[in-house]
Amino acid sequence: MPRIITVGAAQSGPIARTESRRDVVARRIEQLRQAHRQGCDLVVFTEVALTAFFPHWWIEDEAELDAWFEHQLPGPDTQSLFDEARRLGVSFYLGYAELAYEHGQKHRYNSSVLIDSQGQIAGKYRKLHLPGHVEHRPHNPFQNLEQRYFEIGNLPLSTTNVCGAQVGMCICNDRRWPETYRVLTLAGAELIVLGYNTPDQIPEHPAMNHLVDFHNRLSMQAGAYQNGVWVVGVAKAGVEEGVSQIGQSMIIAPSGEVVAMSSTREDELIVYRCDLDMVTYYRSLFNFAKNRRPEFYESLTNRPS
Ligand code: CDT
Repeated sequence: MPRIITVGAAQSGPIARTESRRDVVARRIEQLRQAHRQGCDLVVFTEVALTAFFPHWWIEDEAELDAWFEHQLPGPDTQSLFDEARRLGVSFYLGYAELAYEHGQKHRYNSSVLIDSQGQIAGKYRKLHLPGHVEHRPHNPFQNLEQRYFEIGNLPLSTTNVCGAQVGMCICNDRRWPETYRVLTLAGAELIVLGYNTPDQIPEHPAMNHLVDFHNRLSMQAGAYQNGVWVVGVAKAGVEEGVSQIGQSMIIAPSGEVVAMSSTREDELIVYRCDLDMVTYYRSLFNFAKNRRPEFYESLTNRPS
C-alpha cells in the first residue's frame, strides 16, 4: 500500500500594507477550503503569510514595528484559521512574524508552525539564515531589514509527524543552504516545507537579476535530489508595496523533478499527491548510512572559509 500525502502549496499574492489581519486570514481560509475540496491532507502557506513583508521598509517606532508581529498564535485574528483547519481535518504550515517573551525579555523571530489535523501546534521553527542588513539603505529601491527586525532562531532544525509523514520546516533564505536539507534529512524528514518572499531584483547585485528564478529552482531541486526528500516551496508573489516578488511556488519530488508549479503571481493553490515511498527509493540509491563520510566532512567544516 503506497504512502501518499496530498499536499497543497497555497501561494499568496501581494498583501497591501493597509490590509487587515482578518482580511488576510479570510484569504488563507478560502485557500484551506479549496485545498480540502481537492483532497489535501496538508496545506503549505508562505513566509510571513499574514501581513505584507514589512522588512522591505524602514520602521523606527517600536510600537509600529511590534504591530507587524503576532503576539500570540492563535490570537483573536487568527483563531478562525485554526478552527477551520480542525473542522476540515486539514494540517497546515504557516510562516509568521513572532513576538515572544522569553525569560521576561522581548524577542522577535521569523517563525513557522506546523498545525496538525486537530488544529493544534505540533511543531515550531525559527528562521536561522537571515538575509539582508541592519542599517537603513535609503538609496536602494527597497530595504531588506530581516537582520534588523529578527533574531536568529533558537530552535533546532527538526521534524514532526503530521498526516503520517515526517515533516521538516525551514523558511525562505534557509532554502539556499545545503545544510538545511541535509540536517532535516538526517533528522528523518520525508517532506520539507517552506515559504518565501523573494524580490525579482537584487538592488546591490543587478547583474544577478536574471538568475533569481533559476536560483530559486536550483536550490530547492538540488536539496530534494541530494537528500531524496520531497520539497514544497511556497511564494508570496507579485507586486507588494512596490516590491515585485517571484512566484514559482513548486512541489519537487525526491528525484529533483518539479511535479507542480504555480503559473500566476496571485493567490493560487497547486496540489500534488506525494508518494513517500519515493523517499525510501532515492535514499536507497545514496545509502547515507553506508556511504556518507562524516568523519572527513567534520575536519573540513571546522575550517574558516
Ligand atoms: N525572505 C527572504 O529570506 N528573502 C531572501 C531574499 C534574498 S535576495 C537574493 C531570499 O533568500 O529569497
